Amino acid sequence: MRASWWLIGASLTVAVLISPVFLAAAPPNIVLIYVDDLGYGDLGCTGATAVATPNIDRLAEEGCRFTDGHSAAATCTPSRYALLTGEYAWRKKGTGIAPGDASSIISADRVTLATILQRAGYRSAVVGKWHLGLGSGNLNWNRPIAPGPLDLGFDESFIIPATGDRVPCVYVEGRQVVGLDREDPIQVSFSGPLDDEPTGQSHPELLKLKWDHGHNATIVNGISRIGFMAGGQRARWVDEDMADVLTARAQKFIEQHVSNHHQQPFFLFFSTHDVHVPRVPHPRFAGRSPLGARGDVIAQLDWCVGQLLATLEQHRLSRNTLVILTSDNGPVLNDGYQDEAAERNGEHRPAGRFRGGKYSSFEAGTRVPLLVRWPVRIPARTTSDALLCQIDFLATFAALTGEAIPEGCGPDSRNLLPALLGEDRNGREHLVQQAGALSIRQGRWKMIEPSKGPALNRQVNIETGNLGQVQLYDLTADPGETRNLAAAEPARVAELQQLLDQIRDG
Ligand code: NG6
Ligand code: CA
Repeated sequence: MRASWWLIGASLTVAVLISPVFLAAAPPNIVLIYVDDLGYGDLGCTGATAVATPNIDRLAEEGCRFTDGHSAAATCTPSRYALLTGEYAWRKKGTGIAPGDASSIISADRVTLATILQRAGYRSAVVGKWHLGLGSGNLNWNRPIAPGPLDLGFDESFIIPATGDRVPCVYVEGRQVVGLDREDPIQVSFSGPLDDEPTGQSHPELLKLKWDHGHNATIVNGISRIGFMAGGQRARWVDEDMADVLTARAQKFIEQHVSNHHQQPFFLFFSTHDVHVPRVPHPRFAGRSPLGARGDVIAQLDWCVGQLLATLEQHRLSRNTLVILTSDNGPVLNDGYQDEAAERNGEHRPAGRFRGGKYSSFEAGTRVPLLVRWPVRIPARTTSDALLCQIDFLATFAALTGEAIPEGCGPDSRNLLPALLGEDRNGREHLVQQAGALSIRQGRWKMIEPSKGPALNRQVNIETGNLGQVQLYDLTADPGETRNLAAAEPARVAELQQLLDQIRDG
């Protein structure tokens, strides 16, 4: 008798524990996979056939694929600034593509997306590309580095300070360069050569990957970079191993979390180097795709995602972990190295049906893949056309965790939880997109402000969207932005201009 009561009690407990209601009540872990320069059309689930991305496609199969998801800007630093602060980067000077020796662009007293999650009881980590500046000027890379991610809401950090193509080519863990050697201090300069370090300009015969434009300074691992670096030989990264190193570090964070902090939820900001230049896949991915190095590093990226998903699975964390995969800006083929990305692109459409790419005011500048998987709350195999932006993650995660947003924090961030969960099909009422010029999206309409810059960025062969006159596109009828309707619809243009001015002044 007693045994059967025990059995009933135990099965009731099990039923409660595995019921969706109970699971949904526990705050989810959050894994934000932030890919670099991945285009809307670069994935199997968005139409690519020249490169296979089965692990990433799985996120779409088991969750929701958004067709109108955006980074806040068409380049990295402003997108990341907006993502972490919830503020449009064009509101703040000095948020353009950060030089490798930039000081911290976000001041240490700012509450970021990561701070909000920390306050909500999460343990947080950033692994991968940072590119938001470090320190407070004249940084000495041989000494503890502050401020940095640890001062902006992250409990752990293992970062590429700027980009893979900028010096210093070292990882920074916490406040310290990994592999620092007192006998061989690191020097960095963006104004002129240091010592007798060979450069891409002076010693092209030493290069295993030739530069095309820019990228002709210090040679590290047979690849010349932007900027000059001397010393720190032991600390220098090996590009071919970067995806493995970052993935292993991200997995270690999850593993250690499970062992030591399992009572807390976690937030992992996994900010990949792929598919940015220099594209140097590990030998096991080299030649994987007919697209050359760019396709190979997409395959490599897919493997990294698969590894992370497997770690979640292994610890039975998949169901109540919100996994988001998106990109910091649109695609580019030739971004400064002769890696044959353009020559071998064939019929592949990195931007899908959208016009432009990285650096562009046209849609492909910011319209990027956005996949969201959270099995206990988001139905599998769904798509949504709701307008979403990464700038909204701050307010959305605050709503998700019940954490208040302090006064003045995240001024442009909106709570889009209902859209994320598929309950609201519209998302944002409007969105400002940033490239050379500003654009405004509202419903099916997009207006690009007049701009003086060149219409074509010749170095990268991307249409910038710059035009001396205003442009108006109906994205529902014309997603490729081929028919400028500004002259035919002056009232609509005036209305959108007024809305943009209002937001700008707001
Ligand atoms: C540009 C670099 C480009 C890339 C970009 C930043 C040159 C000529 N081009 O200045 O290669 O590094 O900056 O990319 O140097 S981002 O994705 O981090 O914004
Ligand atoms: Ca980028």
